[in-house]
Amino acid sequence: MMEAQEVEVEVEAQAATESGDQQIKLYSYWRSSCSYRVRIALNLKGQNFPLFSKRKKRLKYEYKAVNLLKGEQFSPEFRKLNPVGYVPVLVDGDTLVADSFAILMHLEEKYPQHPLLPPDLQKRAINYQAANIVSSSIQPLQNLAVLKYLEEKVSPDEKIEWVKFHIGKGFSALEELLNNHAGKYATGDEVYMADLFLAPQVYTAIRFQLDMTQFPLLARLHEAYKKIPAFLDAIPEKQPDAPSP
Ligand SMILES: N[C@@H](CCC(=O)N[C@@H](CS)C(=O)NCC(=O)O)C(=O)O
Repeated sequence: MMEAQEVEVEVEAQAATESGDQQIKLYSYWRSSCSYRVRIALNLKGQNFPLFSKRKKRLKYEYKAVNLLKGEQFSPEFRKLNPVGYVPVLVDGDTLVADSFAILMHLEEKYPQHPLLPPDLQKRAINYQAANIVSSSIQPLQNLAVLKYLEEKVSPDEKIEWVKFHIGKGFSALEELLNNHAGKYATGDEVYMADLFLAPQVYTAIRFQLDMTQFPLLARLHEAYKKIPAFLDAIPEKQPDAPSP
């Protein structure tokens, strides 16, 4: 299971070697929105690594594909990494951390370049709130395990309606919340944590054919993310375990 494939991310290799850092491993599934959040963070933090523009060297992180459709998340080997059996998991030297929010906080504390949280406390709180609307009130309701259960125990037809209802409810709240705070991005003119949760969630909503015209702010942000390389490189289709087109 979990074929290791090295992916070059925009993190500075030379700097990492000099500081004695060990290689980072990310256990991910191409279409997992939770893994997608972490991929964006790794890209952002890599791109601002101090020596990046001078030497153009890159830190490699090992992309460990976990095939959720084949149930690899339930294997004893994987559950040693994350007992709850979900991706993403990050191994960063001696540190093992699972859950995208915990991983982002670890990256934020260890790699302060390109901060994921704004200095202003009100904006910071809004970032936590928006991130948690996605990670507690939307994504768990449309997770693979939940959809499989619905399909088997209720009806396959219910699945899409269920997903649209719960994403829509969360998106309405996010529109209301962020209307007072958004600039070019969710909480101003810089990309912060809220954006890392929104981009993958909007991607998923579009996959389930949610009508995004109901959510003009989120639709606008989605267009803005398409112009940021760190976001573009993290999209599911560009991951090594994505099926070939
Ligand atoms: N709160 C966790 C949720 C993790 C999660 O739900 N991961 C999904 C993919 S996005 C998963 O591994 N699903 C496998 C399953 O449902 O069996 C996080 O943010 O990392």
